[in-house]
Amino acid sequence: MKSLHVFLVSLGEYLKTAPSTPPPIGILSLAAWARAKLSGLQFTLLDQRLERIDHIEVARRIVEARPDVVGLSYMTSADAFVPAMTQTIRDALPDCTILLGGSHPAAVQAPALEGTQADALIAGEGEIAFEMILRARQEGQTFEQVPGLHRRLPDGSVVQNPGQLPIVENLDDLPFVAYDLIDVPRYWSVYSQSPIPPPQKHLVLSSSRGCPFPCIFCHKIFGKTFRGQSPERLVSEMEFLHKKYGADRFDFIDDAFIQDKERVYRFSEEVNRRNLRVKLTMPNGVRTDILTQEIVDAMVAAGLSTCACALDAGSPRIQKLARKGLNIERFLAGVEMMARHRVFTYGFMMFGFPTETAEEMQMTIDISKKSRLHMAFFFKATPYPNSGLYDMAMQLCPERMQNLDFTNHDVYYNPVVNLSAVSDEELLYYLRKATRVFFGDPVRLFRFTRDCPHPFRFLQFLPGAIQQSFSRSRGRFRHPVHYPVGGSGA
Ligand code: B12
Repeated sequence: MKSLHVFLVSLGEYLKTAPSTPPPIGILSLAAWARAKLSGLQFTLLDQRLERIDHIEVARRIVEARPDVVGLSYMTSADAFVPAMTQTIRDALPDCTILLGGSHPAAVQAPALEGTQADALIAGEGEIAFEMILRARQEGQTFEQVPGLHRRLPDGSVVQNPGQLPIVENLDDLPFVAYDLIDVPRYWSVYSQSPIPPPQKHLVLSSSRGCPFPCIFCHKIFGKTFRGQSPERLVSEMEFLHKKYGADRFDFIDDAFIQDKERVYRFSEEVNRRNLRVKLTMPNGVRTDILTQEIVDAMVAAGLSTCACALDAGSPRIQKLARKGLNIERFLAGVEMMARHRVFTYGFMMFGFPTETAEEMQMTIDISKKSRLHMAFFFKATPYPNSGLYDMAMQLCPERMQNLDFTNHDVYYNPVVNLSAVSDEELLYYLRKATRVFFGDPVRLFRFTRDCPHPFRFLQFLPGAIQQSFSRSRGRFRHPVHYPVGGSGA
């Protein structure tokens, strides 16, 4: 078998406004799977965000390493750089196989491959397809046998192979994340995905795939059927990482960690049976309206210390429109259950859904204020390509969807577009007001200081919170909408 040098890159520029830099477990999982199945592979991993380099430097490092295979993993925010990057790689390394994967290729599919020099695109879960591609490359075959793969033919055209991308049905078959391929302690000196300031000894894990809920603003990378690792497999990986690296916190980035309640109870029992004393955080959040007291107790017994709770919108009409359908009373009760255990909770709220009015934004502020959340992030709803929100916006306000620029945007300070029924100015006013009202509550500030994992380190957030509460320079829209307040809207 031919030996291959495989160069995997997590693309995305480091942004001061969105400083989270967790280990890129997507490409770490691909590498772990491939090396367990094939011999003769040598891996190099590059995390653009961690290195804080631009895309030109990324391309230079790839070319310098002269790999046989390059895998680019990216979100829509990095899409603009990919065609030029693949051209640079192709010019320097004509025989290199270039692969695309991650949330943007998964959403956009064939068109994301067409404008580039890449050979194939994996639109979803990648492990098995990646293995098949590497094996084909080792054996000098084409990628014709990989079901569901988008690939380029010798004449440059793009086709999709028949069938569906194969998925790992039983997630216990996944090898442990290949943390040995990265410099773990470097990630401990930067922000993780949980908003806990460094230094920290955390690692990221994903214990399940597939989310059954149809929210229009979210991705569909892993399909709609929930698959979870067994508690035994999961706790073994935590135990291994705890012993090997001394990690004392695990950030679970599952989309639906608590979907299978039985799994949660058994997970908690297993953590305690093995006497594993670590902290857990849920930076992706849990669906707070399906929390029960038993689930919260079990999660706390397993070490839950910090948890995101996505309200998204306080208005029942917007909940329905966004197909989230959150039961707001139960959301408040779920937060309360965690608050009683002094779990540090933070909310995710979004402003600016299509047709959303000022009154509805005020409802989001009111519910956030009423909640027992310790902290909150107020974002702008963003229509990522091929999401339900994108389709809805194209129907309701197509004029605002022309030439959207997602390059290095973030949903906090660098919003892409305002889809709501209010003007840009008014939307930004509500975002400032939300931060002011939420944090201007002395009881909340007391609870924040009492319950937050590192009160003094969290003080670093103070200048940002003040700026977000008052500064008019927060978040200029890239696609300004000019019409009178309360005007035509969407
Ligand atoms: C962790 C995370 C991050 C991390 C970075 C992750 C990383 N290094 O890759 C951080 C915190 C930095 C982050 C930032 C942002 N994120 Co984010 N993030 C996630 C999250 C929660 C998990 C990603 C993950 O690790 N999944 C687990 C691994 C196993 O899956 P995976 O990475 O998808 O990889 C699998 C497949 O995609 C595929 N694959 C992936 N890459 C490749 C490459 C090749 C070659 C192949 C063959 C296959 C392949 O195989 C892998 C294994 O099956 C996802 C939601 C989700 N559940 O996916 C959102 C998500 C990716 N983020 C999203 C967004 C919008 C953002 C932000 C823009 C938000 C913001 N702050 O404004 C920023 C971007 C900032 C920037 N400029 O870069 C969106 C992306 C939508 C889109 N169209 O691209 C997602 C999908 C959330 C959502 N609900 O829609 N994010």
